[in-house]
Amino acid sequence: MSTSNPKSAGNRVGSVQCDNTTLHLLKANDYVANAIRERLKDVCVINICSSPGSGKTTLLQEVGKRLANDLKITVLVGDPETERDAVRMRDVGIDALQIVTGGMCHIEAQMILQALDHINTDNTDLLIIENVGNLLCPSAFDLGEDYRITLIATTEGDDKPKKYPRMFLTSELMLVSKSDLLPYVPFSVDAVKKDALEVNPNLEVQTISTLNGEGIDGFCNWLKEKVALKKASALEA
Ligand SMILES: Nc1nc2c(ncn2[C@@H]2O[C@H](COP(=O)(O)OP(=O)(O)OP(=O)(O)O)[C@@H](O)[C@H]2O)c(=O)[nH]1
Ligand SMILES: [Mg+2]
Repeated sequence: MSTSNPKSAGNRVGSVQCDNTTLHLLKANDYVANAIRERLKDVCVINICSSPGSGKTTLLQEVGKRLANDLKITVLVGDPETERDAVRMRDVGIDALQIVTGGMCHIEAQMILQALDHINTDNTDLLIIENVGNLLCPSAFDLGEDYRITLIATTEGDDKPKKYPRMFLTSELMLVSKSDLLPYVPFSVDAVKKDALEVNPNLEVQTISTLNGEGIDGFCNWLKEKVALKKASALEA
């Protein structure tokens, strides 16, 4: 679980940054993120990121349907405008709240903290945050998540991990989405995996298609395992 190394600090070692009265924005964000972690000790929190349109909401709709009998899932979904994605989640029976960022290209931890007052976390095993579609800015903002997942769709080109390394460096899992389109697009799963692992050797990689179902059961099992781990660690504490 990603608690010791703040997402804003990357892999910096050998130095210490002292707190002062003019806290850097990201440092302040890290404090709020840690407060969220303290508050959600037995809720597994996932922050799901990607470029716009990589298939985040479609995947979450399917996962929500498949896990409905196993887990209590709540979704917070961030977009610059509209409530469309939250409506899509509620349409398939999943509790969801839209965070409208007012044009901002990422979710900040304080937005999550505010949203927590409007959802029932006592009745939630798994809180999934769908971040704003963007491979750059969301990477620097820790939202108090236990795991960060980045989707990369086969339609985006397989060169993204080295162009946007921070997102892949700070993620625990990369999902190569829309695998059903592989016969039609110039995209190599091996190439994207090689680049991503060079950026982050600890990154897990799964290939999925929400359209034909490839890898979805495997991803659901991954989520169930992480929820069980979080519950176990809360009991031990
Ligand atoms: N072929 C194919 N299309 C998919 C798949 N998953 C999603 N799509 C399509 O991709 C488009 C974007 O999907 P969304 O789920 O809205 O993507 P998103 O990442 O939530 O988009 P934003 O919230 O705007 O960033 C839609 O037209 C989906 O139907 C898939 O596995 N295969
Ligand atoms: Mg979406």
